[in-house]
Amino acid sequence: MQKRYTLGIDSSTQGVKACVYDPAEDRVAATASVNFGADLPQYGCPDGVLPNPDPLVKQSDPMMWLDALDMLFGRLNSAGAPMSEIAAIGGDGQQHGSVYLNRNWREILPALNPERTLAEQLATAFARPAAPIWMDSSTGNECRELSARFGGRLQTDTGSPAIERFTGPQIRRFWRTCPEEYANTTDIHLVSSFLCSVLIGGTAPIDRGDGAGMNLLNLHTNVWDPEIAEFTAPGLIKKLPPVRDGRAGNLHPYFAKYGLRPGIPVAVWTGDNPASLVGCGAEKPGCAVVSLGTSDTFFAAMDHFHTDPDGCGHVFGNPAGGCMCLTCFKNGSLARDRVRREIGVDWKFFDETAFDLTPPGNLGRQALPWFEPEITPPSKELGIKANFDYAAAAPEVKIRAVVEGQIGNMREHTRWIGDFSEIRVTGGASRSRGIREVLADIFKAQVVPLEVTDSAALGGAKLAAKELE
Ligand code: XUL
Repeated sequence: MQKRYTLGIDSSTQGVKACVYDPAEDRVAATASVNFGADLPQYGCPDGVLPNPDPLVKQSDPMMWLDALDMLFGRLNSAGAPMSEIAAIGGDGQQHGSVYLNRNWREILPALNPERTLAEQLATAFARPAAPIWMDSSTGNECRELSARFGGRLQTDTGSPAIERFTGPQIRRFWRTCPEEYANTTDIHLVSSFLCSVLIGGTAPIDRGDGAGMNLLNLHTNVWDPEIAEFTAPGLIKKLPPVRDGRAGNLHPYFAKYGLRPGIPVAVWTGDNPASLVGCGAEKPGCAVVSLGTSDTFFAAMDHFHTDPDGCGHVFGNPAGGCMCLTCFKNGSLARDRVRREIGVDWKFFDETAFDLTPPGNLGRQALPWFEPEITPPSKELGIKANFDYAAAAPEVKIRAVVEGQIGNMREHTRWIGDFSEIRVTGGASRSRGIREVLADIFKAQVVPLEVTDSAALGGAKLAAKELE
């Protein structure tokens, strides 16, 4: 019998990854990746973020995401992945980021020509050249206005209070600061629905998982909340794609140049965290997942809808049905890496040795490395916040203080979700024995490292497999 693979694509903050998956054997058959900083240096986006003099503004270049997509397919094909046996495609994007398109978008998409690149062809389709991403915290005013207008209804209906990085406040700020460009915008997409649209050569829907990260989707009715959308920016609903799960459409013939079969089903893309939930096999309530990446996130499937009384955590749609909760800590791996470099040690020392040299609890010494404005709890104070003389401490004490500080903060801000006896840990930093031990100590849970490092891309591939059932 002919093999049927599925492909999952994860468009994350620092790069894109592909995972070719064999659903019959539950096995990853091939992978490929593109790193924005290393592979596309011409965009000047190291770590996936455009330099900006305002530390609160974090944007990326959507043209770079298109070039990365072409490059990813090219790499997968030249690495010998079974392109012609791929029977469905799914994917996900970093959450909350938004792309603003003009009237050219809908005309160019169906007519994509394989002789030219995606970026070349879509260059004239952007109503706004930059895409605000999840790291942005410049929308404090807009959040205050939304909260003043809607109060607690924002959280009980959309799953979160007004949040700076969420798409609604970002759109409101764009409308306020650039009214003409907003008027020229015909379509606003999330990173996920933008790239999914490119694959199908038409408008792709937004799913409940990613849509819930916008402060615009009513999780009780599963459609855009007309009142909230109109207050966010006039005429907004007309610029948003529909909300729907399942199949987005069929693969555009453009992608045949990479050996893919045109017309195969493309599943609606979701956000990276909902995709990871599926990729980690945690889509049914029971265990929690801690993903240690650019941001650290804690998420789990929920058995009933309830929200964080402190307003830091969120409720999103679970791609497998029902809801999931998520709490995001912006200062994750990049902060740990900066601490490590400043101390001047290698990863082996950071991940293991430091924890052999210090006792659990670190004699009460804790530190929080906030080099970017933090989300949980919200704080714009930058630097290392320690309850001891951090500068004078030994390297191993600093390292345990930082890791116990981060995980202790995670525990405090996830109590509203409940207790978990099992935590699955994923993402690059899950390789650290020290971090895993601290997670087990602080959460009093069994910590299970997952072998899969690209759980979001795998989740996309697993969601695509549903299109074959
Ligand atoms: C979640 C969040 C991040 C992004 C990027 O709310 O902001 O986890 O999805 O990974």
